[in-house]
Amino acid sequence: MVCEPKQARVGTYPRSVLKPLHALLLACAVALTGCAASGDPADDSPLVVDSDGGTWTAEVTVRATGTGWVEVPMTLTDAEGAATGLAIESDVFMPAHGHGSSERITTTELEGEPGVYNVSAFFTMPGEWEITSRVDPEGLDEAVVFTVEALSE
Ligand SMILES: [Cu+2]
Repeated sequence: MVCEPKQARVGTYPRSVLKPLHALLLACAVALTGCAASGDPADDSPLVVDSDGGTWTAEVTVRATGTGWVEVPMTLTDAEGAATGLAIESDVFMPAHGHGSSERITTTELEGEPGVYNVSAFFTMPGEWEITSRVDPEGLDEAVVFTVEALSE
């Protein structure tokens, strides 16, 4: 039951409960599997996004994270299954304020995990961040866009 608070509602809680709520969310992030089993499935389900050309489907399990450097693993599949060996260029943007990051964002395929690419992003402040990943930029060049929430510490 520790996972009951909904991330999407964090912004609507009064200031006084925000801190403990964030602590709970962090606890949830640490024990992801426990949350998936006991929480609301709609909240714990991964983000699933198709690339704009429809070739790839990306799955992201990180919906909320901290600020600073964060790791956001993204699983890419195509019609045949795990999509391996792709070049990916990612960047982050904060739509509410119209700015990006101060650091260069890198994306690397994880060794031993076919089709899993790690986006190393730097979030300069709390809030909603859009991650845009260009898959196969020298080839099909299709974009995958998803949003994660950076929580204040
Ligand atoms: Cu901002």
